Amino acid sequence: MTYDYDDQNIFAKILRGEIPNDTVAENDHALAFRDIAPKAPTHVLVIPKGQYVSFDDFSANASEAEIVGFMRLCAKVCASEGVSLGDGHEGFRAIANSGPHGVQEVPHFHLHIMGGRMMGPMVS
Ligand code: D5M
Repeated sequence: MTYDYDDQNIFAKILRGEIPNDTVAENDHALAFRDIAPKAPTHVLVIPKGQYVSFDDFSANASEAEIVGFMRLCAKVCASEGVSLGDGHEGFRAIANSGPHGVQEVPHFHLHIMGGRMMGPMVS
């Protein structure tokens, strides 16, 4: 399946430095920044620097280096935010909304990392 990437989406503009963001961490392949409308004490978005529309697009088409770089940045964020179980904390929720049924608003793949409070049940 092919995906059309809209390079005018808001996260593309963040990656180009056209819109400010509250950066948490960054590496060669990914950028992590705070969600503008946080739903938890920790609410960080992690995005690949490559042009991937959705979770399935990224999973299918990114290189192994990009996927590893992305996941490493996620782990770094969890540790630095104090939600990583490995540090004896209480954990987190990671969500990737994908496409219309996932109610994805921004068409650049992103993982929400939320923690710092007990999450509710996954009801919707
Ligand atoms: O969620 C998209 C998420 O992106 C939503 O939680 C708000 C967030 N958002 C939108 N614009 C910005 C900017 N400029 N900075 C930080 N966060 C932002 P989804 O429904 O998964 O597509």
